[in-house]
Amino acid sequence: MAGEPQDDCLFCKIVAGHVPATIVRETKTTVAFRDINPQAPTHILVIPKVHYPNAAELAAAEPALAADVLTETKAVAEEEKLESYRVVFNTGAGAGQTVFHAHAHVLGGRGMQWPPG
Ligand code: D5M
Repeated sequence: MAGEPQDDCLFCKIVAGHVPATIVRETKTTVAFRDINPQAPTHILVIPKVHYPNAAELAAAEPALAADVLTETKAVAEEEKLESYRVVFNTGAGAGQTVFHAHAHVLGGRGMQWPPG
């Protein structure tokens, strides 16, 4: 159920401390940690602590929490001293989502192309 921890969710396990992660920031409502398979010199994931399967469902159910995630992407970018960066919410398997716990990718430290692949 949305908002409830899911036993089979990798990112819920990271929030609970049951799976290790390199956590760079934590707030009352969010955690930010380094992506295990970085696609840029800086690649950090910002997640809500509670479980929603994707960013759309998070925004629909708890817009203030979605705003917390977005605010944290800015904080991460500032801490990492990124002058420009990309924030990505892959939403749905067809868009490349592989972990079904809402998360923002913060990517920076290299030039980027548009459109993305
Ligand atoms: O992004 C899911 C991302 O999650 C993907 O870039 C790899 C990352 N990932 C997977 N397992 C871990 C662990 N254990 N720590 C840190 N990062 C992880 P998506 O948008 O769903 O494709």
